[in-house]
Amino acid sequence: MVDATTFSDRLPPGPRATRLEYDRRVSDHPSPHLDHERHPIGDPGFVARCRTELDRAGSLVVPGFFTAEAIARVVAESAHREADAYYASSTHNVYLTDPDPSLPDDHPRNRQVVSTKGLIADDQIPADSPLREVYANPGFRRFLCGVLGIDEIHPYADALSSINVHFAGAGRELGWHFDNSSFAVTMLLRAPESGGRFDYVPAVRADPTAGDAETTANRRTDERVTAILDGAEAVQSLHFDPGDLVLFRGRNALHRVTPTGGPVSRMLVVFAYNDEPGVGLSESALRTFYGRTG
Ligand SMILES: O=C(O)CCC(=O)C(=O)O
Repeated sequence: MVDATTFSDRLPPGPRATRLEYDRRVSDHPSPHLDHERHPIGDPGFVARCRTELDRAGSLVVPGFFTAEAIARVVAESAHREADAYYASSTHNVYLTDPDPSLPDDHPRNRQVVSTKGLIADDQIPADSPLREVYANPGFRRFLCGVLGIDEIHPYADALSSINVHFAGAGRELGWHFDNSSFAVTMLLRAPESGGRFDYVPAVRADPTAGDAETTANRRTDERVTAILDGAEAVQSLHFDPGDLVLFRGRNALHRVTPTGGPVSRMLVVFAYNDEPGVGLSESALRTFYGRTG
């Protein structure tokens, strides 16, 4: 976890850090929904500490990043939408790809895991939601660029993917998988009474661009996936509370959310971005994840 007081006060060396020019201009347009006193997102030292932690651990939790008022508003505006949530087909492999009939059933590209959580898509988020203000806020985006070590950050070009709210009622879960996007930005809105634990193993997939090719890197990834699915490799769990900002490298880290217990559904928002403009999900991916294309 990162707090304003815990790490050294310097940006990591390198041309990117210099180019991004983190300065106090960010605070000219502060989001009213973020706790700027606790987390000075325009302060180069704070950005550097967050980046160091993400690079070290493969994940970052910034506690109490969003104000309690913002969380309460978003829960109030979203909770009653659970009945409108879309529940995608419930089994998939960890790569979120089609099965490969040329490989045995127990190959990691064919082993199926279960995902039963539901979601509402970007076009179901109210226009005046705090989630929209935070998602678009330039200071927040600049902060994310600095922490992730990227120069640009852009919304998805399709109408559904940018802001999603996930729901997991009793017994619902999200099975082990790698994300298609390189990084994930999430915030828990409401914790369940039990379960709903985020487990992950950082840096399992060394070369996500290699596709399905039979490379040494892919074979090594398949071996580790098998070990994790069999419970033979240790996994880490990340604890976070409502309002904490969570970042992880979802394309490289294998991750899951365990089944929720009790009458209170787990609610979480995913802020999805790209590091280049104009990128949207394909029609077939939209159908898979949302059951519709717009
Ligand atoms: O629910 C969470 O904590 C993580 C969500 C996630 O892993 C995903 O959307 O890929």
